[in-house]
Amino acid sequence: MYLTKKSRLLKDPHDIRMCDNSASSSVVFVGIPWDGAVAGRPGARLGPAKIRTAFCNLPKRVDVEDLGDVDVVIGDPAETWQRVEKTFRSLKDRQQILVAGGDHSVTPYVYRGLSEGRKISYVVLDAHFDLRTVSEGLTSGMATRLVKESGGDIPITVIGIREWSNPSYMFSLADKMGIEYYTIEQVHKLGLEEVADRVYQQHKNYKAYLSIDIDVVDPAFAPGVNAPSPGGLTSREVLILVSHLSKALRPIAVDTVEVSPPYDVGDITSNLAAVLLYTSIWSR
Ligand SMILES: [Mn+2]
Repeated sequence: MYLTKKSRLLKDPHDIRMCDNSASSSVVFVGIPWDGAVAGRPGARLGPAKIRTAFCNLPKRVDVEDLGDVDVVIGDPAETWQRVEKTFRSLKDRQQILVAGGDHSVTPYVYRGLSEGRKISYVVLDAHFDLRTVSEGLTSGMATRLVKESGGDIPITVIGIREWSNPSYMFSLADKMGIEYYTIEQVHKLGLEEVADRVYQQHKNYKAYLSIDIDVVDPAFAPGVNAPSPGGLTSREVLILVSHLSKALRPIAVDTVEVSPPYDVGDITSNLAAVLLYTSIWSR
């Protein structure tokens, strides 16, 4: 008799949350529980469940349709990435797509699915360039390179680069590849609004994809990540930056990747990822 599948302890009928009364919507939420490309600290496969739980608990501002998770295949990256690409190709008509990763290797395949037949620019918040080519095995540190290879002549901007977390050859490689970047020092000097405005000027003629590698945030605020890098944004700063970028760019898709719940403390990293996705909904 006193059994419930929605075990919310707070009994306030006027407090409607994101996943209450879920309806079909042009804004959708998709999880990708995959960390098969991580060379460092695994666990991002558990990210979508945690991020979804936190997201669903936020106050309702707009209807978001939860489409569930991409059906990944453990141990088979090629099949998984193909499924990711096909899934997002079928979602091209949605107004805004919110993606909860997963390691960063899924982003290029989300991007490929969505950019079929059209040019989409790419903005990424990340401590790392992600321009690697490895001689053996896999890495989630190749996302920006793969987006560049499939996107062609599109603006690409990386925000939050740490000098101490990237091999020195990558700075010149980024220049050679025509990839614009802001180091964390430049972000600090210019200010968040100025950076967002400059990025807007670069991308304003395109539909944009916004990827948020949660390691752009300082490990003090986001410890649950694959590759933590000291000296990052505070949680407040990243929220301000994502708010500015989303309002200006109106991105067709936003992902939060690299959240690794086993390394998290009190779910603060997955909570931050959920609030970042929520903040990015420009139609709300
Ligand atoms: Mn990173």
